[in-house]
Amino acid sequence: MVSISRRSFAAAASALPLVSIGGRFANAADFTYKLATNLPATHPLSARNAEAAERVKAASNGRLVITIFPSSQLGTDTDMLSQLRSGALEFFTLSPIILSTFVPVASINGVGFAFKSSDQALAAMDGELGAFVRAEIAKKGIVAFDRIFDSGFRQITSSVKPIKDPADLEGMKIRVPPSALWTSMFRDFGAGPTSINFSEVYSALQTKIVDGQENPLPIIDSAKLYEVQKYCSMTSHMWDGYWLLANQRAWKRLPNDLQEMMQKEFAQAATDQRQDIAKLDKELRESLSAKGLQFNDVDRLAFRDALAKAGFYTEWKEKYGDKAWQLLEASAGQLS
Ligand code: X2X
Repeated sequence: MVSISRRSFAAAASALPLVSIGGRFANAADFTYKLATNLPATHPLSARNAEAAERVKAASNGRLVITIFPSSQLGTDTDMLSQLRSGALEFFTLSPIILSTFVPVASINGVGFAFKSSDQALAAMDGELGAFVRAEIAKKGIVAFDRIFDSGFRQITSSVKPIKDPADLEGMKIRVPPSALWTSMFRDFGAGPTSINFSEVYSALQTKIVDGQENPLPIIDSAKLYEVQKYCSMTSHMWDGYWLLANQRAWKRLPNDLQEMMQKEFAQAATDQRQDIAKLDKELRESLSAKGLQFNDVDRLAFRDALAKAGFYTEWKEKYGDKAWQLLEASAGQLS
């Protein structure tokens, strides 16, 4: 066995350049930040964010290292939102509709049957409506990156029966994410909504705590919800996205050049991710059918009329206020 003295070991070590194993980076990271999400690593949101994190690491010569934590590894959405607020978590992608538990107006993109297409919804979020919401988020000490990610239109699945008409929702035990908009909308349909964080959804469906849930097809696919559901009804009742959010203090600690790098690379991630979702939207009905999910289409207007009769639009217009509602109607058309 070769013995080396402490001194000669230290001398040898100090002669080594400070490089990572790949030999690529000159320095240890100045900032090691976490980015968490509720979605599996295979969903385009996680995959594109992981690519952007790699690009930022390379462009910053390893000064900013962002580690992605998919699949609610750091806790439920409710937990992660409080970690983001305290600064324990630096970055978090969250549905605006869930963010409304902290920033009430944030859920406005989820008003039932408002948007007619993802393009229309994304244009609104890239335009004045999104700017209005981001300004409200900023008032609460959270930074929302400009370019929202696409989650898609939400569809209703069930283990019991297909939803063909609004009346089929009556009495349905359906899981909804934690947010007043979701509970209100499904109550107005006469359903029995239960708020459950996404990390618990698969098992809640498997153990029949609830009979159904609603999510966009790319999530039904990547989280394998088709394994525990039989029917998928194409209601497209809400358009949902993901804001990339930063804790404001953590964000301000980053020098300008690193902030700019992040803005650029994560805007690119959002652009790429939107294309992924558009492509999946076209393909998934077929591939999920092949996995055994039974699809049906619905008359969306019948569902919208049922909500209007229940007073849903009047109630939410009052909650959001005239300014926000006008911005929504300017993009989506008249609602109330
Ligand atoms: O919790 C859900 O259903 C999910 C994954 O779609 C959201 O984050 C709103």
